Amino acid sequence: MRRPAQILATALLIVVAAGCGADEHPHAERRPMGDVLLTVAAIRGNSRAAPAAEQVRAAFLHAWRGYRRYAWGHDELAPLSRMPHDWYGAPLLMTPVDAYDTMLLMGLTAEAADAKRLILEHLSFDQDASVQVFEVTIRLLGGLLAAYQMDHDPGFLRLAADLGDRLLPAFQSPTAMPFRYVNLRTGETRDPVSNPAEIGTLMLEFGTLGKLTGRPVYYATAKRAVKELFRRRSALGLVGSTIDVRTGAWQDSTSHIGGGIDSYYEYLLKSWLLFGDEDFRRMWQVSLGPVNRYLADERFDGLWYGQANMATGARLGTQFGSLEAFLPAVLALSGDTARAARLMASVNRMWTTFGVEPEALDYSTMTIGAYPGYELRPESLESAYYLYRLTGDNRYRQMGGAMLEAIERWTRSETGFAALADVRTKEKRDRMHSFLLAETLKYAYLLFAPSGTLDLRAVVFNTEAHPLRRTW
Ligand code: DMJ
Repeated sequence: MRRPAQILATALLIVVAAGCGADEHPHAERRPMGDVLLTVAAIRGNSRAAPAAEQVRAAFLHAWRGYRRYAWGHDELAPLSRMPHDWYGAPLLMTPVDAYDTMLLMGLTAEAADAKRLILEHLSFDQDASVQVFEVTIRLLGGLLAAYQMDHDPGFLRLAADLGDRLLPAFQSPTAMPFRYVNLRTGETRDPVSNPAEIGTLMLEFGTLGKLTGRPVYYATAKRAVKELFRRRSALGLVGSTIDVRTGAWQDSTSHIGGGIDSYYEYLLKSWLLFGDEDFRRMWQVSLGPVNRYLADERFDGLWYGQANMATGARLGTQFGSLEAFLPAVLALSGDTARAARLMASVNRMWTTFGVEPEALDYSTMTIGAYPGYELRPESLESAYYLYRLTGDNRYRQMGGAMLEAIERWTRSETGFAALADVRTKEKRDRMHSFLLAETLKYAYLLFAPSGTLDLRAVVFNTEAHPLRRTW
């Protein structure tokens, strides 16, 4: 009997070799949902989508069924011990909320109905829990808003507004930039030393909440935080790694595009695209030049982005990893598909050198950097998806197909998919992040599904891959 990894590999080879001619489904009846075009085939079970998309859907179901069986009502499934894992004292349903819109896109109606019931009947934010504002915003607030826009059940928006209200006290700092943690019940804040990603990746969710509820406070509060961060950029136009939101003083002046900064840049561009707000266009355009000037590095083979001092531009490091792989997607979305393509070639090298991408790679020596693991991250597949959709070049399906094959081969466990502790040994660790279902498998699915499944130009994905659309 062939193992799922082999079946997926075969399906991918067939599809890639055939140039994925099923891109436009000839019989797909299109149904407008606001600006989003979803095929009825996608909603009803996707029976005619490309074989590779079907295999991704099967992989999603495998992960979901593991969660359903062993971790129902909790945040995540620990896929090796088959135990539930909660981030805080009380579960906040990270996996179901993160996974819900993927189910709708994949046409998994029964699973979606099940998840919806759980969320609307059991999710309560009235918890004495100190939560990380960034993570809860991108996963839960983003997930609830996308669920509301796709499903139209007002219960999702009620939950989103309740969560938004409980997160707002985080912004009560002397600089208006948010503390990292806030207690959902008391509003008590903690952890003043934050970073650009955690401060600057709230706008799409708070902005959308403001537009959908008619309460401008959410938009204004998140925007002010971004502007306060932006105006503290260095004379060169770069931001550092950590900043104290009480004083506005940088604590670590290392600039880069990796974890802790990455989605700050992503949201400057996307906030402009989603809201048409010219302030974000200006901030994005002012920021991109310095990133390409001081952080891009072409001294070694290909194009990479490393670390530099935000004040002097001096090179500090040559680390690139799975989180940095978001940049080709953002560059492509901004219109620079040429640079995006060059960086994507490096991302692909990062995957093929080790069989699975490492969390950190030293591109000057092509050796493993600070962390050798793979956390089931989506960014490389996300970039493959954007580049494929924006250029039509089948190379990106080939790259994404090989990544998927590696994920199936090395991370699949009996009850789900497990992160890797080390990409060299492929040793698994007991974690299945909710973004596997929100992002990794969604982008993989969309890479191979008919283009009508979701019109990329009609939505803006938040950084957790929840599609938001402008209805205002
Ligand atoms: C996700 O939560 C988001 O994509 C975030 O922007 C970065 N980290 C994970 C995925 O790697």
